[in-house]
Amino acid sequence: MPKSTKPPAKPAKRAAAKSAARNTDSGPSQVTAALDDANSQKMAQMQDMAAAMPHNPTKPAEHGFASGLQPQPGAHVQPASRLPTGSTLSEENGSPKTGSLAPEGVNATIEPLDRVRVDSAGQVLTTNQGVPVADNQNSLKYGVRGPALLEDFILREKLTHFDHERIPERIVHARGSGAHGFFECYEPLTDLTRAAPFQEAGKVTPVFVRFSTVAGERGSKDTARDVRGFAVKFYTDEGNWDLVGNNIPVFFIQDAMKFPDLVHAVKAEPHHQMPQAASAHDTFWDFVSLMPESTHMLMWVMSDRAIPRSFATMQGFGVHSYRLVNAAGESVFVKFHWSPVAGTHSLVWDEAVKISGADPDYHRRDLWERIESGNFPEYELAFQVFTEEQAEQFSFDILDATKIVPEELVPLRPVGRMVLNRNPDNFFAETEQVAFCTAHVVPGIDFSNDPLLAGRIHSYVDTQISRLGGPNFHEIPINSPIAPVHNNQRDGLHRQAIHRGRVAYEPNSLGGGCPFQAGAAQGFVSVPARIRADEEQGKVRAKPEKFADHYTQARLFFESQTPVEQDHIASAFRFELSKVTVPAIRERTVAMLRNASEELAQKVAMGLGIDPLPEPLPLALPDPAKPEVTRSPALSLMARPGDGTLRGRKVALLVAPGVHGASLSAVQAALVEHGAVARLVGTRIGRMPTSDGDPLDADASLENEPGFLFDALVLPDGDEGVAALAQDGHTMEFIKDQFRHCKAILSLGASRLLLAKAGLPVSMDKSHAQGGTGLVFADAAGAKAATAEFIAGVARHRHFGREMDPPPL
Ligand code: HDE
Repeated sequence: MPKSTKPPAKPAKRAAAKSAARNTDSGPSQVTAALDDANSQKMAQMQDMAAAMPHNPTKPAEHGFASGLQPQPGAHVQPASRLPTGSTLSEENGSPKTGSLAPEGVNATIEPLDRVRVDSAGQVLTTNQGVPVADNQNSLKYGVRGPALLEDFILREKLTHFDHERIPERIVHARGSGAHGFFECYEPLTDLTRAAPFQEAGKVTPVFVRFSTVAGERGSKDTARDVRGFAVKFYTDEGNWDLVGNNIPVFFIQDAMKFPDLVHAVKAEPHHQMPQAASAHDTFWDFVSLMPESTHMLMWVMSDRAIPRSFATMQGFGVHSYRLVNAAGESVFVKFHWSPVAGTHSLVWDEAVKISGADPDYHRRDLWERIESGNFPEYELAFQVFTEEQAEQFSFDILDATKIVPEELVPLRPVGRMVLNRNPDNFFAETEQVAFCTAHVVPGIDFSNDPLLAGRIHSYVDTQISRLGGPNFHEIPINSPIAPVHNNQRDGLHRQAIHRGRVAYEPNSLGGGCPFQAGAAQGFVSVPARIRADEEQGKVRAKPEKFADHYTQARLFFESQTPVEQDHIASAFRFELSKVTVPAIRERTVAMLRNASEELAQKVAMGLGIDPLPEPLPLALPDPAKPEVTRSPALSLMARPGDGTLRGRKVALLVAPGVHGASLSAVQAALVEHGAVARLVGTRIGRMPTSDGDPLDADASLENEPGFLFDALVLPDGDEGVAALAQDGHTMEFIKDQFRHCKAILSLGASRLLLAKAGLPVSMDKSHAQGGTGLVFADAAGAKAATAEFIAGVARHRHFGREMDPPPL
């Protein structure tokens, strides 16, 4: 620590020094120390601090490859006091506004969100300047019928703010919903990575997650057929790490160069801005059928994965290969997988279409309600880890985002769990303003050379600058890290931090060298991946050869699905292509599908009246490498039933005047005990007399909550009540949809009649549906066992064994 050791100055020198220390320009040739006033002490200490750094000692280490691998910490000295590093000597003159002296080494913009939370309980209304507003009903006028006055700053402030309430929506993924939560590590993974969340068993890292659709606008429906975004911001001890993934592990394209083309093709067509939130139109299929690398992704998007039941029941994937880096600088490749504890479950298409009309906020509501009711969505994070040497042996290229690494080839290693346990207080401040960027990585995580990822590293930061109005979006509270932030970036629109001192550059001696570069031990060091020198080195716009295998993994996905899932994929292709108006585009797509699956191509062609089949598209790689696996059961939704609980599932119990109350209430109680949301849905809302005693209070009606919004159905006993339900036209639709969408139905006593009236079977042969048909009939004596069977049926999600599309009516 540099301390002035010079002898006390004589009186004449003292006066001169005092006077010199009061100037902000020019200075003496020598600084006199040990004066009693602050100005001259500051001057002396500044001189000592600068003198302690006679040269820049780390300069030589800036050169050469080896030094680049091990950057040194920057030179820095401890000042004798806080005087020389402050902006002012007057900083201690506090007020309710200025506060007191900033605590040493602290950037308060990273404090918990409490610092910006607002609660107005018991408060009067004010302007944005804090002026109490006496009258919030009337503008200021000259006389009650007179003209409004320009001086009405209260009205003008209110309207001006309102006029600027909107910000640009995200270019893609505009529609989304978010939640806070935490990630908890199972065991130390220090052998693999030095990333802060993975250093200890039980280590908890706060997260904010945003789920989204891709194509639709901010107000579009939740249940569109689309990829879902699954973006996680980890607020780690060493800075923010954003894992910006999707619920599908592959992507349409292989190079960032094609992303604007893809997005222009899938979004609403530019001339008439239709269709909204749908890929079923000409430009999308025109583009993808000319881009055969999209075939694998198309299989996923045409599968039920693209119409998830809930954000809580979908997987998440980092998509690209990333790198994990340990403290010794050793690195391996990794693919990130999120698996929902509740299982991976989807809707069926007819259901998704209907829901989008009845409740466009279906997923947003579901996420909100699960969290508010304590049914916290939970996901397990797993790593698929492999080395560069292993990767070289694979039949596919791990830099190609249209390929997965099959689980059978590289198993998944569970590493922790994520729980979403807090809804945002304010949608705009948190969910809309959150800024995910793939460039946000922390020490221990690094990029691969995936050319799609490279473009993303640029694009996300860039887009926030216009979306959030400038380069200081990291200071918006939801985006600020919990790790300390200290650097020399300054100014820009909406700057929040008030930096103390006059140093905004590095190296410096006037700030004691601070903030100094962290060096390799603490700071982020890129993996020094060596690119093999061969004759193909050099600047080039081209792809690696294995990228040209466009169909092997598309086939793998299709052939790993159960027959029901394959049917759904075929129907989805048929539906989407039927919306295309240009036959040549349909034919081109079928020609592309022939390379992945003849069976699928035929099914799709048949539904579109394409006969004979067009020739398959020519292959870009005539003789692709033999794949390691030709079936991957893990790719089927059926392989992911989850923990089998009913948490968060919605069950409708139909009621009408005269139903048998006790039997229905007993089922409701059992369902609630298993974590389901079991609602009484009546011919109208309100209290209904029952045939056996206490009335039941319906909190939803057949009219306002149609059947397809529920995961399962209970039909009540009681002749009078059943007759009343039979007379209501909604009842039949309700039941038919439940049946058609293969959901569990419990029919108590007399309600068998309702099924018969809906034209549905009143008994079913269990032998044709493994694990039950999902249709359970109960008389009074067998009610308990039937309820248990029904609950098991609800947990199975769907009973595709009885799928008939359309159902026989
Ligand atoms: Fe994105 N993407 N993307 N993307 N993406 C955006 O960033 C982009 C890609 C993903 O909830 C934008 O903040 C490029 C793959 C999610 O806020 C933008 C490329 C994957 C979200 C952008 C891709 C994603 C986005 C729009 C190809 C799965 C929503 C607004 C090179 C791994 C994040 C914004 C949220 C959002 C660019 C491809 C996932 C424009 C250039 C592959 C989950 O920056």
